[in-house]
Amino acid sequence: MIVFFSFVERQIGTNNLHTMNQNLLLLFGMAALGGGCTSSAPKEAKPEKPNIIFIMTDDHSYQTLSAYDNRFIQTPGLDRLANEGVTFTNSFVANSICAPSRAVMLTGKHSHANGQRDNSDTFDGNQQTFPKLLQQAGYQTALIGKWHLRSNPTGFDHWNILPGQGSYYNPDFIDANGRQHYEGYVTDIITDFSTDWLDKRDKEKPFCLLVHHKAVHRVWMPSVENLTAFKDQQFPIPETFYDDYEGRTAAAEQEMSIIEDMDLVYDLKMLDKEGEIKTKYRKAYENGEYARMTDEQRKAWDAVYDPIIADFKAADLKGKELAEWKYNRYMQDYLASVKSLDDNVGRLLKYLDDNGLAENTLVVYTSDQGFYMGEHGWFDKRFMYEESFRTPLLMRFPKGYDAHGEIDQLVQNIDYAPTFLDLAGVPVPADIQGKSILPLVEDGKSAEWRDALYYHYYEYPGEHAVKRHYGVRTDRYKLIHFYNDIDEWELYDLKNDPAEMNNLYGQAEYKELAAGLKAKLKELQQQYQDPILN
Ligand code: SGN
Ligand code: CA
Repeated sequence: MIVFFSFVERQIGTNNLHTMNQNLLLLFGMAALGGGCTSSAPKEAKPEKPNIIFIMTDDHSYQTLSAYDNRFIQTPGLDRLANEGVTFTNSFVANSICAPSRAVMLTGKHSHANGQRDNSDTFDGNQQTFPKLLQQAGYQTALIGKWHLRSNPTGFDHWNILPGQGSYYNPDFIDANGRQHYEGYVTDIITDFSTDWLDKRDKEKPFCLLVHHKAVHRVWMPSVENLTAFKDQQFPIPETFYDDYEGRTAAAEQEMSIIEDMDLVYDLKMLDKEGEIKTKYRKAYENGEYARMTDEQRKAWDAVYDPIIADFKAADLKGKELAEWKYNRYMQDYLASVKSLDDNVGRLLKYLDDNGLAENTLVVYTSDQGFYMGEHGWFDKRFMYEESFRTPLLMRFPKGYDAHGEIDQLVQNIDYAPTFLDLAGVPVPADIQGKSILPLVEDGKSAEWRDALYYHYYEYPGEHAVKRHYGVRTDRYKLIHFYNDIDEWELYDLKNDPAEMNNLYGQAEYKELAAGLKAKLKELQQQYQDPILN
């Protein structure tokens, strides 16, 4: 059965997760009643070897992508992908941190199976990856932008990557010939390099292009054009901003608090010329990103930030006022950096239109993980809590697929590699742990699918001090075990407590539920062969 999703009218500008859930209920309610959901229109043939463009950003929260949530920013470039394709409303990562996420996507395997457990590991580039398998099947493969896996990329005909985290202004790139410096803003440059490669590619062959952005990673530096995009905006303080972490030891012990850990100069750009704002990371900003700018860029930058700095100093904020000022300042820079991403996704989609590539190309948009926009008082990611466990996922399919609207099954970034292979007609190797999502697109609700996700985070001790943990999530519940120098369990009912403030673990009436979830967790650890068991 082909489920035809396109009748779900998307109200861009009024959509949010809540209304999306209502849409889903409506959609699947109608599907259950047989309410005209099967496409009768004759379908165009699917391209045999469609092209693939896999756009990934860094730290882009679903809260700041208007196809998911329109409270903070409108993202018309990305929303175009959502309107013309599929929005995955329950999309998650396997390990919420950069290099591990990238390794998961390349291999279709959880971190313990691909060997990249944290950012300090070096990716074993000799192992099987989807770019290698596509290359063997006749695809041209290219990777442009952030890589962060320490070893040089393998499986790509062309690669041009940022060293480590890369820089926002005038970044260096490394390709097979060495390191070069480029003038400009990183998000624009990555898009330029991508369209240049598309121009020059062998047009007889299908291609797979990975466009992997640096933005919107810390320290959230907007382009010169977008410096004032959100300058004076104030945002509602998240309900959980002043969380006291009661009943959640690991949450209490992290170091990613906007109030405690966000640096006034390094993160929030309060580099006063008088040198009176003395912070731990002042020099890192002054000699780092700020020093990279050209005189002209710095002049434009100072013209915007100097008055903000002067006002900030004059106000001499304390306590709650200071905390909320920091939150707004953070949001202003983060959102202005998202705007460049969105503009550039729009630009890339236009390139596909102008070059006759829109119809035979799968375009995927995701982030290496989600991010906290002040929920629980935080920035950063790492935890298995919703804001960082979830990640945006949009896919616009080639012609021949009736793939529109929303898919709500539990998908995870282990599923991307098998999906790309499946779409390209390449057999999916048995050792890949993820599943192709094509059946969800083709068969909708009737597709056989998983009922729980596995998660495992390892980077501790480490920056932001998030304890090691693993866990299981079903559509309604989540069980997490924090381990290593701690032994604490957390249980959440996501229906009654979506903000995960109330740890139910240990309460008598939830004993049975916890036992069932523990059994499921063990089953997943066995299925994925996570050696944590041994
Ligand atoms: C850097 C950041 C951290 C961030 C890690 C991992 N510090 O170390 O805030 O958590 O990257 O991010 S910074 O001072 O260098 O900005 S990841 O997305 O690469 O995993
Ligand atoms: Ca990241």
